[in-house]
Amino acid sequence: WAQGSPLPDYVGWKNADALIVHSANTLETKRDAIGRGVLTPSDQLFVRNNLPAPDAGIMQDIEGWEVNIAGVNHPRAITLAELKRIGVETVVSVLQCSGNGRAFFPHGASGTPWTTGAAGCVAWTGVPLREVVRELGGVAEGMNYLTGTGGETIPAGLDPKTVMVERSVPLAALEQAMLVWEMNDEPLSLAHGGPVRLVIPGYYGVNNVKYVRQVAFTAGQTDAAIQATGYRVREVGVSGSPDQPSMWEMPVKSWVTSPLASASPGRTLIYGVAFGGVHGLAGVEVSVDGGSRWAEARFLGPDLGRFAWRPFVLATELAPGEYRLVSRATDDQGQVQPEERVDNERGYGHNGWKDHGVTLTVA
Ligand code: MSS
Repeated sequence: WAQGSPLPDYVGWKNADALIVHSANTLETKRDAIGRGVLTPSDQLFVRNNLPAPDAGIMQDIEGWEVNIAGVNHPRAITLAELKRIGVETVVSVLQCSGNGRAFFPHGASGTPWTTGAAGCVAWTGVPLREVVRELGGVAEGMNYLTGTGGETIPAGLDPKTVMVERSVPLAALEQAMLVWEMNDEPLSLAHGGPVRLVIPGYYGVNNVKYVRQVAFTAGQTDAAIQATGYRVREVGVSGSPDQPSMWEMPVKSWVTSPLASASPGRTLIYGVAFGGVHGLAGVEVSVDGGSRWAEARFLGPDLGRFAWRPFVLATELAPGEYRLVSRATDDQGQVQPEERVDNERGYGHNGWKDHGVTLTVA
């Protein structure tokens, strides 16, 4: 990237102070950069690319970008200009990498050592995929999955199946799937998947295919490695295979965002974020003693729907000393964020509240 710049070129417009640069393809939002608002500002949102981002040239004619729709009764390619005439909706959802929280796994799971910042909450504007499908005569018979293919050029000499970003999710996700062209009221940037991205609200980041080239309804899941063996939850030391759970629906999760290290004695406001994944939230509790005693926190700001996160706050009185701040959310199905992580080879899906705690010194 540009000499002296803290950020790679394709994300040069981002706020470097709010980000941890793990590599050119992996940028994490700092824990204390998540503010009190519901929406994560675009210039602070994390970035994760499995392959280098495509050339910026793909953003030159965004209206002409084509998405091939297959596995419907009248399959064909459809341009962004045409998608924009079919319908439009805005959905707010949490975008979270499958590996968010990986740094907390004691076995040193391989992959980017994200703590809390491979997640954000953004507004997506686009057309519900089901409306596009209706336009094309409905889903063809016998299809069980929705398979999205990314628009990256596969580096020469590599077997496409081993590197391509192609993900399948259960057909039921058609209920909320979207083809989006705006994020936070601005044209979708290349970094976040412009010209057009497949968004599956409530599902882990990897299923939200950027620069989407094809959306296919398929009988089985794709055999691309990212689906067949990647993003599979298995015990430590075991390799990935299609019979293991895939990183699809996200469960309930929360963490404290402030204060993170020190505070002065007296009245202290403890902030954080909580979300229910595919479900809405019922509530979130905070403990300042590592989980012995809990107090109900208050949600801050508007409820932007079941896929959005909710900032929360708890006002408390703290005398000088050491505290362990933890938070524990409950979704509207009554599922409570668990205390412990579930150890697994690649460090996926960590929503245990204990590891996400912070030690606070009040002096
Ligand atoms: N898409 C494409 N096309 N490519 C790539 O690489 N990645 C994934 C998603 N999508 C990719 C895609 C991931 S993995 C994630 S997280 C996400 O994306 C991120 O996003 P942003 O926007 O933030 O960057 Mo993990 O589960």
